[in-house]
Amino acid sequence: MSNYDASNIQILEGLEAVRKRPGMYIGSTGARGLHHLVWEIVDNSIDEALGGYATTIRLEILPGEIIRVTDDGRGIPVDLHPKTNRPAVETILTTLHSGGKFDGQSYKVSGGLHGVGASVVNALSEWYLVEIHRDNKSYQQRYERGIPVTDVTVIGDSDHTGTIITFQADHLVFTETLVYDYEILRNRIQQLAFLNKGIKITISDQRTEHMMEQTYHYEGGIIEYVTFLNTNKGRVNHEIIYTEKEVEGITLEIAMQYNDSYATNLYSFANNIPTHEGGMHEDGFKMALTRVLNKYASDNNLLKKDDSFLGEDTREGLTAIVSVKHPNPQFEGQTKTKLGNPEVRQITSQIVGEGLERYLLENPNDAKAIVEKSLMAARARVAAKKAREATRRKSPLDQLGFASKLADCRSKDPVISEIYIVEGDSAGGSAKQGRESEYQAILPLRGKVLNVEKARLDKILSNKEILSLIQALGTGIGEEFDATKARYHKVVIMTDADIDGAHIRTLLLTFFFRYMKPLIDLGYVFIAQPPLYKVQQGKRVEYVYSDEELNKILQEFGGRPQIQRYKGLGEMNPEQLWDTTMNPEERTLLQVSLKDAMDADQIFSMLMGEEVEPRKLFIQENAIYADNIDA
Ligand code: 0RA
Repeated sequence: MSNYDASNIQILEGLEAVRKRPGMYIGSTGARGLHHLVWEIVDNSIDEALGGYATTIRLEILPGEIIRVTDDGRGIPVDLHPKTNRPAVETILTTLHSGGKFDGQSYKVSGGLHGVGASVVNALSEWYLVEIHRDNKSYQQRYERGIPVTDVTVIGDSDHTGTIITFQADHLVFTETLVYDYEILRNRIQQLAFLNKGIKITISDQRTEHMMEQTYHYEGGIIEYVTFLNTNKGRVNHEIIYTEKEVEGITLEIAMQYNDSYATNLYSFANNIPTHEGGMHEDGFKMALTRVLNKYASDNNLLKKDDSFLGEDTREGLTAIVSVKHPNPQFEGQTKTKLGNPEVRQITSQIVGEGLERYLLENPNDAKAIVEKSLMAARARVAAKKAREATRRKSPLDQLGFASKLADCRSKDPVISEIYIVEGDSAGGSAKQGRESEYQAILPLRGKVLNVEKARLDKILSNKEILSLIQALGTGIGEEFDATKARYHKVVIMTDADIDGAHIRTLLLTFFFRYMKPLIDLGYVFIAQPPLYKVQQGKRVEYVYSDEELNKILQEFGGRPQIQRYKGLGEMNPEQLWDTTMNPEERTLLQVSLKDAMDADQIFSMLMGEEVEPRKLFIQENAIYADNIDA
């Protein structure tokens, strides 16, 4: 670069700040931060589409962990910026934006949690290439660690418009991992397609010979999201309830449908960000739902006098998406996932109220089914309370007339205490012998008792082994649940790497999701990662956790090492189990996210559901995995 004027120095200082404290800008330099880079870039393309300028977005993972994002928007402007006297694109990619206005006209809708902009991704990339198609030309510029190494150069003619950004994350910054997880990217891409109707988003993984590619395009947006979430569940109201309205620059969209389960699936978003902690939009939604259903039921003489629904009654079996797009979202709460803007509550309550009232009027049969559902919930609530009062102090937990198999740890400090939930008595025995008993507790569960395909979730609550789990955790259950009473801050699910193990894991995750969700929110729930193989040659022993790794290690070893395939945890002796899976210095634990638990819940519903066809399909599809596993 030629002349280092004041603005140049500022830019270098800005990039330097990002590289010095990347965590401040992208949350972490681990896997999460790495994936965050992708979302920063994708969000800009989503904004261009929400502005009405782009229709199609393509996300590619190229060999070498390189990310490319292509859109057919207007293309980032290349004309000289009056202040810096540099092309606009260069200014955008080298100056820190604090979210907010991107081009001075339209506000940034997408993103928002970090919402730091493309310059941060640029600063944290070993190299970054931007290609722009506009004004019948194509332009290109290359950066290294945020610094332009070429000018914006015309590289040819073009007959279309759009932006293509390609980058490689900097290994000097992302020292933990540079590997993208296709499932994480695919999932969020699908969610973005649901949340932004009409936008076509493709994701393609070209890292291996078997290329993967999926395209998501939902004209119905969140209506299709609700349909998707309610797949394999019996519908209560047939037509999905949907409203969309803009008030004072705030756009609100809701879609909802009741199913015949008892769980509530209420997912709220602000500017496409999941608001796990809720906030004003969720409050307004719940207020309207309770108010309108009470009024409708009372107007139609469906309630006994003086009776009314509590909020919880109106949410049993409800699947709902609440999505708000706000020019100036205030994110609050412990994890900054709670929408704080006070005006949003009233606006949401009003819009949802109007929409719901109209729906009930226009769909009397569905209206009746919904009120009936809430009535049942209210009756069950009253009955349960009476039963509780009658059998005071005789909750199932107090009736544990059996010896729990829990081998507790000695420490009483929950912060350092861990509980391993282990499949089977034999693995449980090994775990008990191998553990560090100061802070590791072991609870063996019998696999057969918990067979997912035979036990309904409500039955499972009366299962002795689950009761001893609840007792061990110390949190209570249902209305008495209190996460602050948890006796362990690490709850580790340790099951075999086969179909039965997967079933039991699914069941336990579903159980935590439905009855102990705060434990997941708090990040207390983990999945252990036992090795699949032991490879031994002479004195050298390696434990191997995937088939990919096995191939690598076999090449390293040369010769003819012995390979032992672990079919179950029970095949490992206590020392091996400690070395590979339980020793905090060596083990890998997967922290369970709300997303994992939601997925498990869906799989569970499908396995348990009334509909036979999807279950058959699941079992057929998974038969392939079963084959691999037993090979
Ligand atoms: C600033 C101004 C304009 C468009 C964009 C930025 C823009 C940015 C990105 C990032 C990814 N894709 C994008 N597409 C467009 C407006 C340009 C105009 O007025 O023509």
